[in-house]
Amino acid sequence: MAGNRTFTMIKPDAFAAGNSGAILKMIEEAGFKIVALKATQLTSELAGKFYAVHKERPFYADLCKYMSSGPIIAAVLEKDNAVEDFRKLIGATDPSKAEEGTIRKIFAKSIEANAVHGSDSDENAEIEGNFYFSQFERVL
Ligand code: DGI
Repeated sequence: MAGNRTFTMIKPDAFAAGNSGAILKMIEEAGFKIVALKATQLTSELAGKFYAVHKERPFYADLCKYMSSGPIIAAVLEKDNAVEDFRKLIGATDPSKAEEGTIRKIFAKSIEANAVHGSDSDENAEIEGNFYFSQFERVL
């Protein structure tokens, strides 16, 4: 069903700090159901593919280096209005601008090491989920 799934990554800073469990707990407590989950690590090339939309931006090379610097957790989440509600839960890209109580406000270290990713549209949620998970690695 369109509109009820989103995709997230717990980024290298949050994974390395041991915050994955606390972040997943916040996600579940906010009403999201985990329908796919894995721990993995991107190569710089794969990070470049994932963030290809940003390839002309000045921070692209640093972003690819950072996103491949350590393990991450990738997950597909289910909830009504998933994309919008999840963006609210994670807060602004820059944690200094994120609202109190959001995941980035609590856990992010900087605009680059900002703890979590959340898809920005239903279409991207589907593309990003398919980037990481086959049909056999998710709840149907
Ligand atoms: O959807 P978001 O993750 O909130 O933000 P985005 O799609 O605009 O950017 C993707 C990631 O790129 C973001 O989570 C962190 C990084 N990024 C975005 N803007 C900047 C940035 N990194 C740096 N160093 N500087 C930026 O201005």
